Amino acid sequence: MNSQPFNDVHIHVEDDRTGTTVETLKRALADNLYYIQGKDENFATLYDYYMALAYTVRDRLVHRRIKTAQTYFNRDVKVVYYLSAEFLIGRLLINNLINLGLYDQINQALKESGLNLDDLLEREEEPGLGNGGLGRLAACFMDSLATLEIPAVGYGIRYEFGIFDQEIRDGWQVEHPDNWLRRGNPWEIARPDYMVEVKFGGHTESYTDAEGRYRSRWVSRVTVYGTPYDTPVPGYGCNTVNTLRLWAARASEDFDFQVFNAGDYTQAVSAKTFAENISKVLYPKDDTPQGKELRLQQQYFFVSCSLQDIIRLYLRQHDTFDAFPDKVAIQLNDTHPAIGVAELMRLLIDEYGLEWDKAWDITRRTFAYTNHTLLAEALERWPVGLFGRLLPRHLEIIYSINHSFLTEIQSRYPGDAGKLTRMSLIEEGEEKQIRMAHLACVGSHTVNGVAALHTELIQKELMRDFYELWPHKFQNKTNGITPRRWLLMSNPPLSDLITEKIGDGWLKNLDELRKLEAFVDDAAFRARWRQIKLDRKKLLAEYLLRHNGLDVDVNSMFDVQIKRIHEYKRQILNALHVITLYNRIKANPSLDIVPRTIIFGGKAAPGYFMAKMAIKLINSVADVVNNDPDVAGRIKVAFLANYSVSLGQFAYPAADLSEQISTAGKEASGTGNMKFALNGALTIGTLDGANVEIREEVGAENFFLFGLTAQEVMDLKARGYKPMEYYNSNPELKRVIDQLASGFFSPKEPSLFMCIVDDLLNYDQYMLMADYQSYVDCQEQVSQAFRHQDNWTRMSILNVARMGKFSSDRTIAQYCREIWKVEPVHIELEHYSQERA
Ligand code: B1H
Repeated sequence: MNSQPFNDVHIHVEDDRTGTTVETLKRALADNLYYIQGKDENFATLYDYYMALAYTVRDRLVHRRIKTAQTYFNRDVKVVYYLSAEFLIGRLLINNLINLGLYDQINQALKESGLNLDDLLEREEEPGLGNGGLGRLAACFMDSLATLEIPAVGYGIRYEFGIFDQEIRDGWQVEHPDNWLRRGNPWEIARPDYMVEVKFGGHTESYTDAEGRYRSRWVSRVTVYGTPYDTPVPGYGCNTVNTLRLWAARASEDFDFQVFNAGDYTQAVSAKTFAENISKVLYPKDDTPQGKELRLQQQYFFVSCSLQDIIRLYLRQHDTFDAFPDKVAIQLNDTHPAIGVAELMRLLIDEYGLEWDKAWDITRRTFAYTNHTLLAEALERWPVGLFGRLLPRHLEIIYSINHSFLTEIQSRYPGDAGKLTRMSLIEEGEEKQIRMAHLACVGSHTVNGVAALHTELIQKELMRDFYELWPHKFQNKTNGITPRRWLLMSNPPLSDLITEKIGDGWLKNLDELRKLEAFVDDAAFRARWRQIKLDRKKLLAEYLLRHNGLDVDVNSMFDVQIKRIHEYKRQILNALHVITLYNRIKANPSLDIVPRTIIFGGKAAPGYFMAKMAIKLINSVADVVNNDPDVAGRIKVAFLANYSVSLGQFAYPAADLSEQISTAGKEASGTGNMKFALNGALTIGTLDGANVEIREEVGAENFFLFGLTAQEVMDLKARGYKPMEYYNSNPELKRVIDQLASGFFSPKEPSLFMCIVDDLLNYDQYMLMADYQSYVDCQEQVSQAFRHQDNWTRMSILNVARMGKFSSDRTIAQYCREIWKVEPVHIELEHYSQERA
């Protein structure tokens, strides 16, 4: 028998699982409907057809995936492992059709079979495995890595329940569980053969090994099993298909039986529950981690699974760890996977017998860490007690790392006790806490921020002592977005127009959008540009009519703020502006005002009181404004429920104005700002995060700037900020606040918004009061600019033309060169036709 089964069997070129002609695809669809869904056309539902189509596409991915894996293995290439607690990948069918170049043939094959592609696309459940920007960034990075032909694996958690579904009931947010796997997931492939064990709890023991060395061993209490589920990630216009490997937690059968046989049924069940709870649900807090034990279990679970998997792969081709940092680059997406520093140390020392110094050298040359936030409350800290109960061996390792680190600091800065306190991995206090950002920094060769201003603030403020010690460690990597999902997929008419004018090179090199500048003086081009925006607005208007029962004027300015609801993002400042406009109309009903439709959308963390109040406020203001005959439809307010990646793809192309109004210094980067601008919306924004660089690129004259700078925010805070002064000296602002206080927008419960009033007048941490006038004045400039539609269109075109920098391809190319030191690997498909549609 042949030592490799099927080694001499070759699948044919136009095989039903790989072929790409319309005829083959029709056969494949029928085949998958019959044999995978077990249906014929008499019983098939639209969902069955969706599944049959998804499997047809998946078959074509599998074959490229295998070829990609073989090539990486044969060449023993360096691989990037991107560790992230969140991957907000969005719907996959359309993405995969486009990246594989199958769209036109599938469209045709379905048409000939009497089916409509758009109907099937709508059947797909969206995997909501992330909260917001951080999770979506990880997904854009996966797309760019594959498109740039970089060997990469994304590692995360296969949450059984993703981000909750949001319903708006009586103006309030109501959460519902997101049971996204209910109907099965055709995109993932389970790999039970790569299952790994993860231990928790127990204690450590010291012992002397065979060579007489003093060692520690972890005697754990519980073992949980991690099963990987692989989702293929195809690059655009190339044969590369990388993998997103998500771990699901399981209790093993034998484990349950052991306890069961010991006679303790309830304990057997509760151990099973412990295990299966780990990957049950995504924590819905964006930007503010809770010190919850389950969250630490999740983090350690997926990090341990991933590191064991990385080591398994590495050891297939190496028998020492000497080359590990030359073959493995691990990126920590924020501190959520930072426990990986201690876990790699544990694996190398305890499981593979390496000496401490050797293991530490390998660890530090392997990891790099991305910081995503400056908000103090968002920095992860774990109470030492909780941590030690769950991960006693890791606590020991962290104490050892800290000991050597502090010794280094002491000799570098003798007598400087402040440094030791500030830099220690352990925060002293009533309850000692582990500072995960410090662990990540000490254990990594590189630390990066996600926009120029953010990186500067990391260096000057957040991690000042670390920057002074290791200036070479710190880099900036301004975020980006994938132009495939955020323009090609989300806005086909605009993509087609762009391609008609400048060719399709922009899809792989977004800088080519610059060529659009040549058409800015072409009146016919501007008319088409404007028409496309109008058509997208009409679609959104239909949606608002259907879902909100709201009839909006498609010629009004679509003024959009969609993102997580958070105080620092200042949705309430936007609401204050709406109320101001309303008051101006009420004072002078014949006022010549530029009509606006102000659209909000976003989820509030279920336990975040102020964010939930913001949603209620927006909906309450909407009730008054939308129904006042004096307004006569000139301003309308809408809240888009259940904001998601798909809804974003639908809404960005319909926006005229993008609201990026965070308090300067608080939004690390923002990526929604990029999605709007790439779809031709103009931005009103502060000098915060990537807004600064967007404005630099598109030109100050094509950007509406307002508000305090980050420096001014800090100075004002230091001088003593008194929000009440703005209230007392600004009659228009005073009126707005008084209305909130008097129950004008909440007649049934007049004191409902007192909490907002109280906060604004007495604390106003995010300085809405200080920025109010500047914001309202800037909005007036926006309105005046919108009156000149033709000039507005010029600005819109210039915004798009100058967005090249914000492709995640650029971001990833910089990570590859400056942090990971990895090279592209071209994938050839020898058996099958490689030409693309
Ligand atoms: C960002 C988070 C975040 N920064 C904790 N930090 C989380 C922190 O579940 N948690 O505990 C979840 C998310 N997310 C965002 O990252 C920034 O606010 C954005 O400004 C930035 O654009 C994005 C991507 O870098």
